[in-house]
Amino acid sequence: MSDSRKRNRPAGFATRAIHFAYNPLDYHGALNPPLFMTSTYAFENARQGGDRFAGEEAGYIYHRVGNPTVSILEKRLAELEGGEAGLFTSSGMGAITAAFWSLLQAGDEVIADKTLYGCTFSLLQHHMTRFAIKTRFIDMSDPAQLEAAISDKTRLVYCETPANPNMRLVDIAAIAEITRKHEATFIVDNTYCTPYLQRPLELGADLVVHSATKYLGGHGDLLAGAAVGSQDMIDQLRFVGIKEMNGAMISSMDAFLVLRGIKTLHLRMDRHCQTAQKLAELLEAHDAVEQVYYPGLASSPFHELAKRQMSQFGGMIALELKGGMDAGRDLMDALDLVTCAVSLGDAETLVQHPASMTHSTYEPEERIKHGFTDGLIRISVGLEDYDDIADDFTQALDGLGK
Ligand code: 3LM
Repeated sequence: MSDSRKRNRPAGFATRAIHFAYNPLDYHGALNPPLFMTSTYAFENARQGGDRFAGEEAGYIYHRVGNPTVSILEKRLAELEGGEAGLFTSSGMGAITAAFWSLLQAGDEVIADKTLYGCTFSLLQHHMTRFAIKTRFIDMSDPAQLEAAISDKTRLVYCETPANPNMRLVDIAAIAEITRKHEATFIVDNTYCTPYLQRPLELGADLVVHSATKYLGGHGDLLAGAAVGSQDMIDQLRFVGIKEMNGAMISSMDAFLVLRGIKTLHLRMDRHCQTAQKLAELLEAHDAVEQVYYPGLASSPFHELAKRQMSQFGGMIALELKGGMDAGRDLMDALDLVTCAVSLGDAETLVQHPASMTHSTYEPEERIKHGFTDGLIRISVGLEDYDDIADDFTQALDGLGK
């Protein structure tokens, strides 16, 4: 991207997603950032190697701590999220564990929203406890609950918004204010929105994490994760969390593919959001449907908050059918174009059953307490023609109970 002094205003989101942090003329004119596939880097001499290890000279050492293709991607996402620095990992769980393992120690307490992606929930509920790190789950959509629960021991406050799978929202600015007063760190999982729809750092969060497997990659062909925050915090995640603890560095091939994915993020998200809005309205009007959870619907208790903190309402929908879980299973089996699969943010429309799939890490009795029923079905709205998606849901819903 050319020198910003030549322009009289900052470049827009799409332009930065396509160009930021890469100048083809630095790489033989290659229009696309080159894919550097190397595990290690030659030093000019022994002294240079030592200086790089000591942090006294900038430069690459070994893939687990940095790679030129990955660096371009990290700078680009940091720019789009409005953060100082970024980090990419081999999966979303790699980014989340890098954050927890580098920022927490025994005796610390985490306060988390009650609805989280199944493996994040399990990590906090079952595994961090083995290292004497306790998590309190609260309904963070009510900031007063954080005010009441937060204490000197609280080191981290954590949420997803919208939450996977039930589309509850958290007021990022309100939670950030309370967290800051108590000198804790506020982490927001921004997987469902991406920075195109929501920028938590601008609303006061300290760190954003992602499953880049989803919308950032966008094509269901890779696993990746990311974190964006201050340079200090990202250094801690990289040099402690990744380098010395989980080793979850992204492969350069996957970084190359995420760079390609991000170039069309704005187009894909616009389409996901447009189709999801129309589909949510169609589903809400169907006789077989008990409830649709989508923040773009006027019936959502989060509609006003969504209008404030998101630029559009996203591509994820959850719903419950009048026939409960059995009807949900029948619906998933009756769909033809729409595929039954976990993951989200792909070109293909996907449906899945959280209680038995993505969120089966919650005990049956925990599910209601954490905000979702056994009958809940989750839809990741894809990029196919709306009419074809709508026809498939209509035929499957019409056929229920026949
Ligand atoms: C899923 N989710 O289908 P990876 N944060 C959020 C997520 O949704 C996920 C992660 C982090 C799903 C994956 S379930 C076996 C498939 C909000 C993942 C973790 O490690 O890249 O999968 O990200 O909901």
